[in-house]
Amino acid sequence: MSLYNQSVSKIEHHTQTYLDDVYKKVTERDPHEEEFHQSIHVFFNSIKSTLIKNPTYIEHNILERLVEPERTVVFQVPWVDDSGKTQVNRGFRVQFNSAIGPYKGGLRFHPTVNMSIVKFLGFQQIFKNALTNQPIGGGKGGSDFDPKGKSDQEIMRFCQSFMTELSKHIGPYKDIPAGDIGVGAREIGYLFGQYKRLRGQYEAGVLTGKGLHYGGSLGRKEATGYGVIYFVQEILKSFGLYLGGRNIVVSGSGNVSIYAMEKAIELGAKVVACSDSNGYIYDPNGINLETVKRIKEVEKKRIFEYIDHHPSATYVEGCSGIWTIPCDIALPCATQNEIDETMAQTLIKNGVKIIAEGANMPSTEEAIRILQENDIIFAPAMAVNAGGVAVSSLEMSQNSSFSSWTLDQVDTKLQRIMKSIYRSCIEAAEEHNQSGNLVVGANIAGFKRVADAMIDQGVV
Ligand code: NDP
Ligand code: 2IT
Repeated sequence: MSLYNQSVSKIEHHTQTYLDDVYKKVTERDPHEEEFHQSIHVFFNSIKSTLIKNPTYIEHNILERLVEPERTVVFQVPWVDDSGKTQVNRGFRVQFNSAIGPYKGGLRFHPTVNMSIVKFLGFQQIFKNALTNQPIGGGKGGSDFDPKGKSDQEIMRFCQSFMTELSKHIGPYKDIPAGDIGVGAREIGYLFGQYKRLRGQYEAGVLTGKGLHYGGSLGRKEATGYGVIYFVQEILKSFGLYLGGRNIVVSGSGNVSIYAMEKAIELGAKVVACSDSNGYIYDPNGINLETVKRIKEVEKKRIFEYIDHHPSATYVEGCSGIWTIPCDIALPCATQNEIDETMAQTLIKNGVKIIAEGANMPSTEEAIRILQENDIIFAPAMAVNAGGVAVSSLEMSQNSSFSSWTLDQVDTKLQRIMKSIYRSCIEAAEEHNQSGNLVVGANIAGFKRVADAMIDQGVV
């Protein structure tokens, strides 16, 4: 072995020891936070080569500082249901990292929400937000409240109670929440109304995803889903290919799924299946999006109702079966860990070419490894679904300048941002000799922006 190789392997060894030590500390400190550990494991493996190249990140102990949130708030949310009974839920806000801007990230209302879920989402949000090149730090929050089956009045009372505590910790220059699973325009409206009442002044920029008549941005509702498709278009373009005629399977039928389907269909693709948490529908003629929107957005019913309107379609109970449907492009847009090793293998066997993550962490680490080993193009959430938070940042810009942009202006900016994210991922992967590895590219590009800002600002 040459002297050069010896010193390289020494640096590699030192880096791996550092990564292992930090990872061990995290798992020992919070042993039950499995989803958080998973997100850190994937992240650490992806950025190793940049730590080897830039030992200054280890000298500044950047990773240990990154994995510990700057602040976490856990609070009681008491509210009264329609029968007069007092209910109690748990609320969370994790303010993870503010190196490049105020904390920014959504709120999730779902019975599965706990500290592990909020921390994995908040951790990934740091690098996603950095990738957008907008001045926003990373945060996330939510509650184990289940909005399903609740009346509008119950949702309103819950949101008011949640905001009564949350308002002490947020602000337009401090922390700006938005939507996620179970939190859409209705919830943001109630949250904003209560914040305004508590503050006694109109601070439009404290929340994003607002209604259009009180400070919301055109295009925010569509942004995450459209952004997913703009990212997929960039991948296809790099091979001289287009979306037209491709078969797509999309999981979920919520905000991200619906607008990913809308843009894909507009660009000539055929979406053959989508789902909700009960099961999936398969329509070989192509999903009729108007029917899905009516069932899910307006009537807030279950996806199986679709087959009553379209005899060509079938409904299957249970959501994971959706990945047995052959497709060119799979877009998991529902929730974490939807695609495991077995489903990845089924997708590969059925000829999938691209998997792009609309949801946050929908693929397990093992699934990602299998897909990459089989040369399937795998595009990670951090890059693919960043269009939502990017347009949230555009909403903040409009709020702070008392202006509102046209849909065309917002959409043009969104397209530019998604192209630039794709370029950043490709370039970072190439620079680290892992051409085409979008997981490595996205993590390194996001990480470097945050780490460099942390070093510039000292130990704070
Ligand atoms: P919605 O609440 O609008 O929709 C969620 C969809 O996923 C619904 O169809 C829901 O089914 C389904 N779903 C939720 N939980 C589960 C589960 N445990 N198992 C199976 N299906 C489930 O949420 P969004 O569309 O906003 O969010 C979807 C994903 O995208 C999440 O991972 C979120 O973090 C991510 N994301 C969202 C962004 C946004 O701007 N909204 C931005 C970036 C990422 P059901 O109707 O039965 O509940
Ligand atoms: O995961 C996400 O990026 C979101 N839920 C959107 C966050 C935001 O602040 O718009």
